Amino acid sequence: MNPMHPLTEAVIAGNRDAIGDLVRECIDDGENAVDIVDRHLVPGMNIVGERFRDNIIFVPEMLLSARAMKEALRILEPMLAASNVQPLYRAVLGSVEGDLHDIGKNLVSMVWKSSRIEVIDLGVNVKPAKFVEAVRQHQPHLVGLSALLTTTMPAMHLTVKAIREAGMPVRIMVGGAPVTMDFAVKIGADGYAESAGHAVEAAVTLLSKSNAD
Ligand code: B1M
Repeated sequence: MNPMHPLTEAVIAGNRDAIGDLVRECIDDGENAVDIVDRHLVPGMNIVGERFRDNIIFVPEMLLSARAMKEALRILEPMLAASNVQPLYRAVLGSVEGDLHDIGKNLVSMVWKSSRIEVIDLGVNVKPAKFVEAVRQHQPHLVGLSALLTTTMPAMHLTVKAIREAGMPVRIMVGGAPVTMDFAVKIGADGYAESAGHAVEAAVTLLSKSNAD
């Protein structure tokens, strides 16, 4: 079995102090930001999730890991973000009502920004009415909804419904660990992406389709 990467170990241990040096070592070794996230950071969070599920760790440890992960993303963000290019599209993004998970949503925000999509990030625990208000105010081309809990998937459905009922001509993309393409179709979303990487391609496909409509 391969030994675990020190960055993965630091995420699991919630060792935020070690993160900066470890991320910079990866960068010095020539790894790009996306690889650092996919190969070292996300696997760490997955192990944290398994240990939480198995009652080996509890919410405080999960929070420490989340802080360590966020520190890594803070350092990587400039590498993921585009440099001074005019955005082509605008998106409103948020974690749906009841959901406090934001690491995956923040990753989606970073990769969208790097793909010339301006992002208005509404944060976490966003009520359907707040999404509707933000769509009215910012007139985005795209709304992105994130949910990490099976218990907040109904709020995702309610949000899509609220935006549709308000009659707004905007594309809606959904994602998050428990969300599937079938669910996306069932709740009337226009698109689904299983990861931040896929969220770029899915957004560009959706948005170019809406341009053609
Ligand atoms: Co929570 N948590 N958590 N948690 N947590 C999970 C999700 C869980 C699977 C852990 C487990 O039991 N194995 C479980 C959910 C079970 C379920 O519903 N099926 C769970 C639970 C139960 C809970 C609480 C209820 C625990 C409690 O209090 N008893 C509680 C709920 C709080 C709430 O939201 N109301 C809770 C709390 C927390 C913390 C606050 C401690 C912390 C979050 C901190 C934060 O985000 N600021 C936390 C964490 C860290 C996790 C795990 C360990 C990691 C989540 C994460 O950041 N992953 C998680 C277990 C796991 O995921 N393995 C777990 C890394 C991230 C990069 O991946 O978010 O999946 P992810 O995002 C991916 C894709 O999903 C996708 O792209 C991202 C990058 O590729 N994606 C999109 C996400 N959004 C997208 C949107 C898109 C497209 C793609 O388009 C718009």
